[in-house]
Amino acid sequence: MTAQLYCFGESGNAYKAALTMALTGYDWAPVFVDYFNGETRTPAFRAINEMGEAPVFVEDGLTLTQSGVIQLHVADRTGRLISDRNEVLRWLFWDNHKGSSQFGTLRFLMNFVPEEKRPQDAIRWLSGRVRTALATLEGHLATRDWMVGDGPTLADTACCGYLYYPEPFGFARADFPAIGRWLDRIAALPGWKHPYDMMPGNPSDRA
Ligand SMILES: N[C@@H](CCC(=O)N[C@@H](CS)C(=O)NCC(=O)O)C(=O)O
Repeated sequence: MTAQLYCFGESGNAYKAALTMALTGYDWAPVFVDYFNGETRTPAFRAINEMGEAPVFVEDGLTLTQSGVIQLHVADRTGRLISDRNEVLRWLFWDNHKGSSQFGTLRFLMNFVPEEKRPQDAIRWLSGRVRTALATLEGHLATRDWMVGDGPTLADTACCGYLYYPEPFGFARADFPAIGRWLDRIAALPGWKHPYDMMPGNPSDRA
């Protein structure tokens, strides 16, 4: 059965799962989550995921949430995008704590909160944390092509989750050249698509 991924284009967390499936040729289809109109807070959505978050993966009666769990399921089913499991997990945990969680929150505050309501103190504080995380990634990629080992793994499809989006949150390729080269490498893999081309939902829908 075709797996369903509850997702929306603006979600880098959903993109991590979608990109993992796209690169492995997994049989999947997106189900649009109307996050910006509050769908993740509805009882119907909470019945699918008590955490009230996208992505949600459904396949043959199996429901999985948390992008990292979905990524691991796809890797286990396909035997792809996994090499040194502990090293891959190390970067998945890092990304969920210091990478995507902070990149996504800062991008949300700087772009999707109405301008007059943007919390400038929080934005300043989080910007410093994001710079530190990007420097960690830049340092790691300065001497290697891929996050783990000699080829793409879930560590790559996790850590890049928010880095293709055009909305500003303190990441510019010119400032992080090793990250920029790595993003080009991932984008050259068969099956790659930009998040706005991979999943339904785009800021222009609300313009
Ligand atoms: N650690 C989770 C994060 C998921 C997450 O925060 N998803 C956001 C969309 S990018 C969400 O649905 N948030 C709903 C909310 O916080 O109300 C994962 O990797 O799946």
